[in-house]
Amino acid sequence: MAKPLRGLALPLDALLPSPLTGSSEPTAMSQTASRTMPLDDPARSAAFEARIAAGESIEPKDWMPERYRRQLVRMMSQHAHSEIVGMLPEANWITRAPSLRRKVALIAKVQDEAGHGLYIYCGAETLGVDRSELVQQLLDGRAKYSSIFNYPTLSWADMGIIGWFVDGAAIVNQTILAKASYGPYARAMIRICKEENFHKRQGYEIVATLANGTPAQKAMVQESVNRWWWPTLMMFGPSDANSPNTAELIRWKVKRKTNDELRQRFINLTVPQAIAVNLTLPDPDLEYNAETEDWQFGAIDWDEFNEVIRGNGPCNRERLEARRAAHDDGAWVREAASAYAAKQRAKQASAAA
Ligand code: FAQ
Repeated sequence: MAKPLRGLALPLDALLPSPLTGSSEPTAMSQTASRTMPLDDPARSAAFEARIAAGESIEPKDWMPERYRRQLVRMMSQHAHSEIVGMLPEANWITRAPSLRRKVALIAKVQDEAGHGLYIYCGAETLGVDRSELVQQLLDGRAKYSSIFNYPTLSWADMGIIGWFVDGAAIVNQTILAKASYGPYARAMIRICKEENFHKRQGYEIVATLANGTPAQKAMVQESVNRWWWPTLMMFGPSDANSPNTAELIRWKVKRKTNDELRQRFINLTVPQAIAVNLTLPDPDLEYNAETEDWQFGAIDWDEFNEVIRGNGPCNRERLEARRAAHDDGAWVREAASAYAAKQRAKQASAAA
């Protein structure tokens, strides 16, 4: 397995052709593992900081401080895991979609999330880590992924609410990440946000249809709003006062807005959308402040958030079991891809001989 390298990375394209390759197969990164870069040093660090200050994009082959590289690996791998685990709550409803049109859209959406995960894993690999190593951390329960995907999907309305709230929150967060200082991450976000916009619209359309439907449909969607509102606000992470990573990430222009700023932006965008479809957000303290032009909101239950990220949310165990089963079921694909790659290499070697 490839060891993380300091400051060395490959262009995204170099890693794209091998999405199925398992850990037994050398990756583009491990094949180049000998090209290590020097350790952090003050002159290089100062030049790096100057580039960040000038708003330049940092690219895989550029020198970067080890801490910057690690922060990006942490954030990007957690993000990729979230996309992959995030397929599970909606996949539960594909067989129960109420019409062919809804089923086709849901399948496409879940498939898009898989694509986002693979895309971001590829981006993380440009920082010198091996995807199989990152996936193993997820399967071992060592890696974090978004808290939101540890909640169950109990009704069809949840498909609408996930699109509207969860993809809506992801768009608010990722539109800003599209300006992140690390080039491969920023570029991945541009494409991903385009697809998330479609996801949000299909979700809001489901919500609007149910909200204008029979009393039972309206009650179903309101109940779903009530369950998902607060966990969605938690997606943005702890409040700024309790966010150990924000200050450093803002300084390096990886994050351009803080957790609280993005949470507030999401609330400001979402309240009018709820009013438009006659749904009530479950927060008696929601109140418009004409001076700040913000919707003020009530207290978030951070104990619940902390429990979920510690592995004790309603579905944490179920989600990891599902990922482990899928990984085991896919072993034959990885083995077949490795065998095929070995055969190709042998063919090329004998042709060159
Ligand atoms: N869940 O110091 P901070 C999606 C952790 S994609 C779990 O504030 P940071 C698409 C955090 O990692 C959703 N853990 O951290 C979709 C850190 O732990 P560590 C995912 C969380 O990095 C839609 C600790 O708490 N999006 O939804 C959470 O500055 C529908 C301290 O926190 C991204 O990953 C949380 N909610 O800010 C898919 C976007 N919040 O590593 C399917 C990229 C915080 O020190 C269906 N990531 N933690 O042990 C980010 O923007 C940031 O990493 C934050 C956290 C904002 C998530």
